[in-house]
Amino acid sequence: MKKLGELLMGSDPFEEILMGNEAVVRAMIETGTKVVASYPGSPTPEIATAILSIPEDRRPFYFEFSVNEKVATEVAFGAALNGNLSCVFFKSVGLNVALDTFVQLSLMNIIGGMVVVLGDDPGANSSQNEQDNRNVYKMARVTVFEPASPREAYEYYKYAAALAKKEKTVVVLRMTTHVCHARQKVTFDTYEERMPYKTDFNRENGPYIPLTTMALDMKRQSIQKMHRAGHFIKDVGLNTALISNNSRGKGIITSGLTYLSVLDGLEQALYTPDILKLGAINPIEKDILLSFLTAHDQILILEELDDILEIQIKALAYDAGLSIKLMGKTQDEDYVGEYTPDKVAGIFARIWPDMMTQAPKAAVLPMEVPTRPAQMCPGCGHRSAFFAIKKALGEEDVTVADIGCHTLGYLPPYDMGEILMCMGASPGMASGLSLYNDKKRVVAFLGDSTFFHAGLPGLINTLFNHHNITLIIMENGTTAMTGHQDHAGSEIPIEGFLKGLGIESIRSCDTYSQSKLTDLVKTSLNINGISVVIARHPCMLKFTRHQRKKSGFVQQHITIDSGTCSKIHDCVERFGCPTFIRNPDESVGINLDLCIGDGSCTPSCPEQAIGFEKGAK
Ligand SMILES: Cc1ncc(C[n+]2csc(CCOP(=O)(O)OP(=O)(O)O)c2C)c(N)n1
Repeated sequence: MKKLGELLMGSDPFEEILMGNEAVVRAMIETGTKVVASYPGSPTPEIATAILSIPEDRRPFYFEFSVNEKVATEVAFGAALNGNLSCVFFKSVGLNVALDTFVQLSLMNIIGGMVVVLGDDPGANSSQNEQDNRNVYKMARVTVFEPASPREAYEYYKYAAALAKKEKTVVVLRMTTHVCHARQKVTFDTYEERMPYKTDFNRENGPYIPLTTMALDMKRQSIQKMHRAGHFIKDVGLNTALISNNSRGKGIITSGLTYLSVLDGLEQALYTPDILKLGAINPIEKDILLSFLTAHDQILILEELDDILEIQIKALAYDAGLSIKLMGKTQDEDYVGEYTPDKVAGIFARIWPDMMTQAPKAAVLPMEVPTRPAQMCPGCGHRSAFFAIKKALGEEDVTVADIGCHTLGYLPPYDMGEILMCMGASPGMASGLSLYNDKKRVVAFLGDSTFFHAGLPGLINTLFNHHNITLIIMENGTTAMTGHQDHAGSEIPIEGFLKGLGIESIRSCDTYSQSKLTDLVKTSLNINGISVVIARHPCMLKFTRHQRKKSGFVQQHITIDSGTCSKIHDCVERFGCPTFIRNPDESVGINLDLCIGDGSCTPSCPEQAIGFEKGAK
């Protein structure tokens, strides 16, 4: 099989099984998208992986990881003002960061057109919440298409691009986790030779200054654009009704992945309600909804997360004077989590018991899968850092976590990071905790990608308002948690940055030098005002992946000298590398499949019973 990059760049039509995130990249190529920007976050990072699989000299568009989602949106917007079709993509909570810019987009005459691919995460599979970004789209006055599958992700991106270019506006492609990650055979089209990158910004295309009465004129224009988007949605046929010949007056309105769960759930049904599948969720297409409503006695609205469609559809029915039975979240006591086929079948059984042949059974796994807590990788520098930092802290001290691999420090045996909010929140939260607080010293952790993303304003505030905190920057040289994307720290050293800000107490060391790190933190905790410790070690998952590819690479692993080991288990209980095994006879073993032989664990043993062995496992 061809490599992904080659496949995506093929000039002839082809069929292939691709992930939703990958299919979207082909759509970018086919539509002539010229500029793409992102900040990584699940469920969309594989879009970047697919883009990067195309060698830069063959890539038909410019791509960058920006420092955060807001900046990424601004970069894509600026490029579109030059006449280029542009795209920005990021995860659900990324919209919170981008929002100040995002809400302005619909006011603007975006000459080249702009597509925003947004990955919502029902079930909070890899997010700190399961927010429903659909709540924002009305306020931002943006058109939103919602695919249910990889094939639709590809097709709907193309519709989104067409509308964005036609109306010189922004269109959102709302993906959710399993649409991003599902794989499906998709038939791809051909594409034409690319137009060159444009630099045609002209203020006459504006207005671009939304101040005073201008802001109101611009709002009027955006309302008109939404109106015309409604016509586009109708003309293209993005919303479709599936009429069964045995619906018994019942209908289901749904969208996105929930549509597939509905189809699964109906497999056990004795009769089949009609289905209205909405491919465009903002604005809603009133005509098709009204004719669907009037054709049924009972309607069930099935949507993951909040009751966004339900509220609008109920208002529509009220305005039209319909007295139809409309059910939705009000019939579902549990608003939380994904609408899996099981869950949807459960809703059917509760609402229309006569329809279901049997009560849905929860999926039975062929074997019990042991639960495995999230944990840091073997050799992770964050583990060494937490092990060392814990020794410097007193019982009373407060530790504030931030988002990243190092968040896992909150788990035993480290128990560090007692509060977690969102990216870059730790310096600010720590500052608040430090006010009038003479008893407890406050320590904040912050990752290096997050430092640039959203950590800087909090840090500058700490400096400006003279807060008394110790900030520990967990510098591993990459955006590790989302899959090792580059960040600004590879070009702009954090230490120089801190010095430039005028911070006087800056200390740094490699986290494997554990006793040194303990001492640096102890010293820093006694400083009045802001003190910073940079706890540095490259991400070992990334590092070992590179090492293993080198010719002549010989795996090293650690050994336990059973004669020296006195079975006090500091390595297992305090250092906590998953490599260590506590045998039934209390001796310590090594899981050779996990051990990377980095030796970061050696200082954890007071008996010096940990040694090294080179060679094949
Ligand atoms: C606003 C926002 N954007 C993106 C993410 C996804 N995300 C979670 S952790 C993380 C990486 C943080 O990297 P870094 O600060 O370097 O810490 P590391 O994982 O490398 O330890 C990202 C981008 C998020 N949670 N919130």
